[in-house]
Amino acid sequence: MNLNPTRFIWMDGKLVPWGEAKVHVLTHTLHYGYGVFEGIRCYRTPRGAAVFRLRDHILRLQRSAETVGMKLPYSVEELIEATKQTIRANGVEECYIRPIAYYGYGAMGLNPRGSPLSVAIAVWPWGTYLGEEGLEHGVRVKISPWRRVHSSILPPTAKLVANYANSILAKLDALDSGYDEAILLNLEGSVSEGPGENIFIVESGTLVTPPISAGALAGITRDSIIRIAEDRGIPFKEDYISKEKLYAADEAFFTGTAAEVTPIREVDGHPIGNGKKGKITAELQAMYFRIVRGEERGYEEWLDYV
Ligand code: PY5
Repeated sequence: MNLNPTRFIWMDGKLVPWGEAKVHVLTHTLHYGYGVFEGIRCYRTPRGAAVFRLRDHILRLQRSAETVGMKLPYSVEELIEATKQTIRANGVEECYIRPIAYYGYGAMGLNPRGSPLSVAIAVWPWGTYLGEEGLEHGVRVKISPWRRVHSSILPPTAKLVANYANSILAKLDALDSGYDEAILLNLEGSVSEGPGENIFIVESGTLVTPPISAGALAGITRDSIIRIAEDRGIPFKEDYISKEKLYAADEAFFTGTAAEVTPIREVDGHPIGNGKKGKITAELQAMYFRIVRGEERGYEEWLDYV
């Protein structure tokens, strides 16, 4: 097990000891994937633990739920408070936060509404998702034979549990082929994103990321990087990225709560730029870490102190 347990998990309003935070094996979401979740991080700052863009993440949880016709049993305010309460109860500063809304035990037909809709929030210390080495030197990625779920099939803009079977297939294929991570194209053959990360490239000094309509999740790290780039005068545009354009990029990197800002050094055996962390990537990555750690005054509105 590579998970670091903490003391309590919030389950429908109660702080339950980690080892007792269990669900029935006939939990509806376990069988059919109809649930929504979030991934959030809390960082140590000079003024105590701060959750990065907490409200934006909880709002996205609510939007994901609405997108798939689920009505969360708690308000945004209640979930923000519950998240902070869980962090405090566990006495952790730097942690990953996983809220999930799931249909429990009560019916086994496909109609989930016969089962109760529950929410749980777990927190645990989680190092960088693609490794320290990846953060510094970049990861090697493979374009997946699996295409990103199309909006006519499942909503790629929602953090729907079922979507992650698509992500897992891409991830496993990349790992089994000796790569660190995958990139999924959409049905039209254009780059959408990683299994759990948005993607950016740098092309002749311009930062480019696919639009949400390419099948990408509206990542909060993506949004943060766009704002940081604009503040620093780095030219930016949203545009479709072909596989060939990606191979020929000067720089490329992933963004995500778990993956933070991770350089990509190779795609399908093609080195990106000089095969090292690019200059603009390094600048944005350093700035991102300074902001989440409360070292940049201009971005205080993104920090929610616990
Ligand atoms: N795209 C997908 C499919 C994602 O799952 C994620 C986040 C992102 C993009 C990036 O979004 P954000 O910047 O808002 O985090 N993935 C989760 C995370 O916590 C789960 C990873 C296992 O990073």
